[in-house]
This record gives sequence, C-alpha cells and structure tokens, in this order.
Amino acid sequence: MNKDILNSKKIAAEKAVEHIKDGMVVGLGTGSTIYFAIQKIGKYVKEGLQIKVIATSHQTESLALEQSIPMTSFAHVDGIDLTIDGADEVDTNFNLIKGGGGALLREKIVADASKEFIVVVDESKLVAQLGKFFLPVEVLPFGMEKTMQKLHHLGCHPTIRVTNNKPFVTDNSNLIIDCAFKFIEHPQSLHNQINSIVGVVDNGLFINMANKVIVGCFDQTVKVLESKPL
Ligand code: A5P
Repeated sequence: MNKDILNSKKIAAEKAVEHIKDGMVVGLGTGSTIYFAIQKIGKYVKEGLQIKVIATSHQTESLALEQSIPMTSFAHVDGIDLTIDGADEVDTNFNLIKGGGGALLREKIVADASKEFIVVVDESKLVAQLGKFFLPVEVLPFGMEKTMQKLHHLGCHPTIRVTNNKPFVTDNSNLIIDCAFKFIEHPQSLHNQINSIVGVVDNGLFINMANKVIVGCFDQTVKVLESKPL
C-alpha cells in the first residue's frame, strides 16, 4: 500500500484513540486502519490505561491479544462506550460502505451497541455518493445461488468473494457477495431492500450510525468531522 495512504490511516487511527478514557468498554473494528489504533491502544494499556475491548473479528482479537489488551464479550458487559472502526466509503451524510475485510456483520452489531461510533479513514475514502466501491453482502451458504439472483435483480453485478481460489468464509461461517452498483442513489432504501431478501444476513451499508469521522489527509493533517443532528 502507498506510504502516504498508510500514514494517513495511522494519523486518523491514533487521533481516534485519544477519545478512549479509563474504564471504557471499547469496540474495535477490523482492517488496516484499525491495525494502527490497536498498536496505539496497546502502548497506552502498557502505560496503565484500564479498558476492556470487544473485537469485531478473529483478526482484530489476535492483534489485540498480541498487545495484551484485555478483551471482553457481550456476555459480560451491558453495552459499549465507544467503537472505532474503518470504512471503505464515507458519504457527506456519514453513511458508510463497510465490509471490504469481510467483517461487516460483527462490525454492525458492535457499532449498533455503542454509545459513540467513530469512523477512521484516509481521505481517499470520502465520496460524494456511495457505490463506486462494491457493496459487500453477507449471505448464508445454503441457497446462495438464489440469493445472488435476487441481488442481481436489484440492479447490481454480484460476485462471490474468493481468496486463494476458494470462497471467502466469514467469521460467522457465511459467504460474502460483492455487489457492484457503481452508484447508490438511496442508501437507506437499498439497505432495506437487500436485507429483506431471504438468505441475506446483512449488508455493508451503515446508515446514520457514525457520530464522528476522523480523516487522515495526504498532507498529514487530521480533520475531525462531527455528524449533524438528525
Ligand atoms: C472490514 O470488514 C471493513 O469494514 C473495514 O473497516 C474497511 O474495509 C476498511 O478497511 P481498511 O482500514 O483496511 O481500509
């Protein structure tokens, strides 16, 4: 990955970590931006920060454990104070496409359970309209051919995500169908239409969920964007 992009991800992630306070339950997203947040949190934990973390993927869980960050689960906490996560696209209304790393379902569950949801991105992720990035949809393996046809009828080109010549399997033992829409005019209604297809578990549109977007710019400055009240 280009050095400027990596550094922009790093400064955005590290800025978000400044919002973590002692005693918090923190949700941690998945991906290359969150990697930098985990490294910074690990440093603070070693210096005495007292937090508990819920991870959105096995990948994030192992990275957090490598840093000796204390983990917890929904069985042990009532809710999450703050979640920090990346995104694949962010529009001007703070609607997101997520799931490029395949963790969208757990990411949405964690974001939904959070009092505050901060999104961290490099500036290339900011778009006027969502949809240039394919929309990831998590589906049950059973009947996925039928599910895929129904997604096609919504006006996209759907393809099953493949890694190393095998279908990509999520942490929930499901598959990901990447849907190329090119542009998404009405994110909320598309979200609802997709999730009403039998066989779909969830899709990567995160509507009205982010409270703050922290953007790492290529000139190495950081912008903190606050969501407008609804
Ligand atoms: C993981 O499933 C995704 O939702 C990521 O949050 C998203 O793809 C951003 O990833 P990067 O931080 O690697 O760009």
